[in-house]
Amino acid sequence: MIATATSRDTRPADGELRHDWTRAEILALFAQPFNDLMFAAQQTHRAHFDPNAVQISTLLSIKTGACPEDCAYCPQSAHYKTELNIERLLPLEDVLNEARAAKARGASRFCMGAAWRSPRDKDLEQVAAMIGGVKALGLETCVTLGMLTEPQTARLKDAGLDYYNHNLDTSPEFYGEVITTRTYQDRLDTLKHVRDAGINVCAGGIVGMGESREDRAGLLQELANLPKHPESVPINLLVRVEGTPLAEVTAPDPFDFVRTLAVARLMMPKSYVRLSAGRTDISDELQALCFLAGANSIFYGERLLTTENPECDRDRKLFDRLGLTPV
Ligand code: SAM
Ligand code: DTB
Ligand code: SF4
Repeated sequence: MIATATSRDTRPADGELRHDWTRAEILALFAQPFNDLMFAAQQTHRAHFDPNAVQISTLLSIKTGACPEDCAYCPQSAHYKTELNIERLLPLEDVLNEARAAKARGASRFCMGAAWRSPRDKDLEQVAAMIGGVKALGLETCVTLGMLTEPQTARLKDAGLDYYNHNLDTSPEFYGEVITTRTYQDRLDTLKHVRDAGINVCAGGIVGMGESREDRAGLLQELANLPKHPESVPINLLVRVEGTPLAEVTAPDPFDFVRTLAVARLMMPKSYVRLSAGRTDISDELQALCFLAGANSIFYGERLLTTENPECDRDRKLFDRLGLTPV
């Protein structure tokens, strides 16, 4: 169980969280000896969270493929030829059946993703019904639908949405190497609309696209220097999908991936840091290091959006072996 305010609340007040990180300070955190970094991250983690509790989210792709954006990592972009079953927006009942199954498996949050540049207002009405239905099952809701206008965020808030996922993906400098069809500022604008509407923010990025340590620091700097830290920070390890421009990129040093999680934990001490996509490509031992670095959320369920995630059975065994409690 997450520690309650009465039993063990040592979290800093919001005012004590930092939003003025410099690139040099962040690079200094990255550059520490691995053991020092892990120790500091675990100390920070323990000051703010139950160290043995991991939040469980389950993902569902509610509209798949044929996306007009050109994100170089993404199997759902219409710009690349990948093996993908393109699907229109799923019917409400199908979504609710998946949500029921996720809840039965122990998920506390249900995240619905759509391959849109931005939703049309009539799509949004259908998504609003999904949010209402999933909430009625007793699950937290998260959606990721692309860019949103202010009225659209207000509509989602009205529907009862708990979290909106919108990633910055990488540093402002490296961004143009990965996506040309929308700007970094477009993403920041959507995050502002989500925040202003009173919806919790889920924002993170991807490691392993050929970016440098400086770029990883730049991503974390943008996230931590937002007016308020995102409540949830997904750190994805690139899933290299055949047919995408990044299919052949060299995988990063696994310790650099762990360092990114640890630095995220140090910079955003009260946020949930999610060990997101890419878990099928890493060992149980590396996942254990990710949890030690302060990651305290995962996607659970055999699919991410269109690619594979570890089997539920493997995750259950891993949690047992590590004495972790899913929440
Ligand atoms: N279309 C919406 C958008 O991009 O705003 C929402 C869905 S999109 C698939 C959500 C996020 O998934 C992306 O921002 C990216 O960070 C992550 N993602 C997509 N493909 C990935 C891959 N192959 N490996 C790791 N992360 C990926
Ligand atoms: C996030 O940061 N990672 C999730 C979720 N937000 C929507 C998506 C990962 C997608 C991996 C590639 C795929 O399955 O299509
Ligand atoms: Fe489209 Fe989102 Fe994939 Fe980019 S990441 S191509 S916006 S589905």
